[in-house]
Amino acid sequence: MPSLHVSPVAGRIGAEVTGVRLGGELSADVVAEIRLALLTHKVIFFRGQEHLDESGQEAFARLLGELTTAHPTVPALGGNGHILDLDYSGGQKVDRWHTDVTFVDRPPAASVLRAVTVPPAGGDTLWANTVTAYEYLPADLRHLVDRLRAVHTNRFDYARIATSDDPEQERARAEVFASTVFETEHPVVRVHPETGERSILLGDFARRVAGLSAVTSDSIIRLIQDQVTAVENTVRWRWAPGDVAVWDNRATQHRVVHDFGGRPRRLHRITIAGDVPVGVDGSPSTVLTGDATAYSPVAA
Ligand SMILES: O=C(O)CCC(=O)C(=O)O
Ligand SMILES: [Fe+2]
Repeated sequence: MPSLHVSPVAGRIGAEVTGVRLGGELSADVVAEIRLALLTHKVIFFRGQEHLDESGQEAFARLLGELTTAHPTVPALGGNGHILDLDYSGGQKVDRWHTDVTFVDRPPAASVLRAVTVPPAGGDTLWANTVTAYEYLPADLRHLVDRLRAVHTNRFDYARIATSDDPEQERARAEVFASTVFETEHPVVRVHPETGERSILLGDFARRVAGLSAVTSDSIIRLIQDQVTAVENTVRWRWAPGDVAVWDNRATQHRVVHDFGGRPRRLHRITIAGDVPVGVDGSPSTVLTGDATAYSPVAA
């Protein structure tokens, strides 16, 4: 008998889950219901979880799978451990559509994001459903993208530094972010290991489609990304302190809406280890540069 209530937030992605107080002590039945809601709706939201601190968030995240370290290159909150501190108070901008950490061969399966401080207005987060994005492509385009592979990297994006509000700060941040360079070739369409659904795997770390000229590659990436980020394919969440969002990182992209100026905004993220993606033809992603074994185990 279901104890949780799951209500969709938008037509193609996102649901709010009520009737649960998150933490490390949930029953196996409740965890199974949360997993099912996550696989079905791709991102799920829990309001009113103010009782959670860092360790409570971590205990809950462990119920969903093995954890990664905070990030392959960015130090964890407190120097070690599992929490990535997303603090935008310094004007930092991470405002492009992405799937988390796709520059490694084992991107997280899921991310658990908890709102600590939110601005009085603005700073919402958007998620897009990469499964429906694939399903809504015309059949001929699906056949094309099924066969493509793309190179993802955390290497410096100089164009981005140049267009930042604060290029010096952006450069310093990018230096940490790319202090170890990772480069991985992923299928553009991956087969989801739990649902079997086909899902677009692109986003901000995808720099080029393998085997195509830069111009053709840019056009194809834009064409597909336009489908992913079409407003009908997204959900938008207005944060309150104590909110928790959990997304399936194998079936979504996301981005912050950076409309809150320099006002404080802080969230803490923990990621669950993922598998190595596999394409429609069965070929797995391949590492070009970097060794991610210290960042994350490969999920079974
Ligand atoms: O700050 C946000 O809303 C999203 C940040 C982000 O990309 C993440 O938590 O992975
Ligand atoms: Fe992210």
